[in-house]
Amino acid sequence: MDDRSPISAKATAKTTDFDAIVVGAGFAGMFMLHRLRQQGLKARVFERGSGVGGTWFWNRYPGARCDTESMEYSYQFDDALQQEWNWPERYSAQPEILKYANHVADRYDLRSDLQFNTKVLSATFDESRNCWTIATDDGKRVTARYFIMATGTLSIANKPQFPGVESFKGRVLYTSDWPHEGVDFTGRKVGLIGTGSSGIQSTPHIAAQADHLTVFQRTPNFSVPARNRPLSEEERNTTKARYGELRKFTYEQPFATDFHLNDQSALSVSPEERKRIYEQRWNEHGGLHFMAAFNDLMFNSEANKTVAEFIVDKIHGIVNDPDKAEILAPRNGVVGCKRLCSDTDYFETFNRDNVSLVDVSKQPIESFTANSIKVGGNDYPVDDIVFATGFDAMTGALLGVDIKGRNGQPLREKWSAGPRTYLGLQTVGFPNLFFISGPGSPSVLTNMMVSIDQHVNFISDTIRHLEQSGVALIEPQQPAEDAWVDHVNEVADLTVYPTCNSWYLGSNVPGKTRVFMPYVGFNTYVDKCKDVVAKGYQGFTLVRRAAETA
Ligand code: NA7
Repeated sequence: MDDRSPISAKATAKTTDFDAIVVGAGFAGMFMLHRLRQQGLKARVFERGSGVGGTWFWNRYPGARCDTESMEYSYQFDDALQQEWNWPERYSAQPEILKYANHVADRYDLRSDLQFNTKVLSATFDESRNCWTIATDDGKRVTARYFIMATGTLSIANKPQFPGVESFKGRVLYTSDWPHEGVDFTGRKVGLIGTGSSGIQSTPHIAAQADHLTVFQRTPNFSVPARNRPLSEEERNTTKARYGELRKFTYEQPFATDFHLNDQSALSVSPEERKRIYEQRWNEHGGLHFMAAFNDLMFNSEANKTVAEFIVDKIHGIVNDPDKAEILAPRNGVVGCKRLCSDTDYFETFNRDNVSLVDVSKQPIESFTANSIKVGGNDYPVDDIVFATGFDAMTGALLGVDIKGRNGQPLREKWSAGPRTYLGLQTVGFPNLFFISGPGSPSVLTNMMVSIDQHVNFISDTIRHLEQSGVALIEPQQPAEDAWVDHVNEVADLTVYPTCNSWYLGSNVPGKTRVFMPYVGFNTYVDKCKDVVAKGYQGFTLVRRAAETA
């Protein structure tokens, strides 16, 4: 604790409506509520959706599936929960994950403190009372001492504007906000825009049902077969028996997951041996595990070129039409620079007679008409348009709320040139505001469930410490925040991540500042957080409670 600080909180509200307000009832918000309740604190969670699950509540498009293995993509805070839950597949489909989220909400009796269909509009720090005032779209205002944004990293859709879209007469669908009743594409001509994870996962499913599917691709993407399969009871039991060991191991990994890393450089073996290892990874592991074929694929451009060539060859081997294959193959791409996709029969789908591919990299989509999409002077007839155009990632949801800190400073203004945080957890000028999986933390570069576990535990342990030591406010110090932002960038520069345009950099959203947002290296991050606490919350200012007002 920074006891050197002469500042003391002049007045702290004795009675706020709540001890803590949490925004978002996804996996982060639900666990945060559970931890706050365990401390005897009064908390409420506001959620704009009508149910729990966060990203898994909204992203119900056909084929939506997690790219982290089910047995790892689950909570670890209660061994009874992880022993009793049975994941049916190696990678869970969206409905199964949503079922799990609902099970957790019921099992821990969370619903009484979850307020659905409520959007948080603004949050203002009241310096005279040291508390936050939170306004919601039902016209109400509440006060709380702690304000916690558990709004997720992929929650606000990126909706590019195309000329003429308002004149289109068919259905307009977003993968990120899919109708709950499902969509029947039988007999329909469908246009799909976007070939990130959502487009790549939904393409085979839409193609199997629609009369015709036209995929509009701006940037070819790398994708590796997921090798999804049912999990046997024996497999589940084997993992359950060693859950403690597995969870400990993943906490010590840079990506917070067990990728079965081959700890060799791709450049240290012969081309034949390299190909053998890639083949084995492609066939036996698949998915994100593929990138653990060697230890330097994300750190060395020359090593990365070897894996890029391998995948390009695979695409040409799968897709029968060489012209289509050439459009689909990311010739000069860097694998993993945009998040690697994990698919089931994506490239194979382009061998179907009812699927066509339009390259919009050189000639962008010109306009929409009542029943077509125009590119390069050609009209592509469509009855339905599916936008799989991604998200305003990492900061979209945080800046979607009008948050004002000390001196009425808007967070949007403070972050106008990109997000600035200390440890991705807090930002200077906004006391007692916490971000779960915020920019500057490992978040999206990890198994999110592990990152959420670590952040929620850090925040709840911090709040306990504040409560027990008579501290009213916690806020980062400017030099600590500046040094952390520099460090996040320095580490990113050691990797291939900054070498392309991706949502990690915000460069997928027109006008968004290009800054690398997540922190690379979960294990080093965990050590840093422990060290910060061991040194008395080094880099934070903790302001003692001096007087209390009603
Ligand atoms: P992504 O990965 O951001 O993909 C969005 C796709 O939409 C991508 O192919 C974009 O092309 C494309 N896009 C965006 N704007 C346009 C316009 N104006 N014209 C044509 N194409 C466009 O989002 P996803 O939802 O697929 O996946 C997000 C994450 O969710 C994923 O990484 C997993 O972690 C889960 P671009 O590449 O920008 O040229």
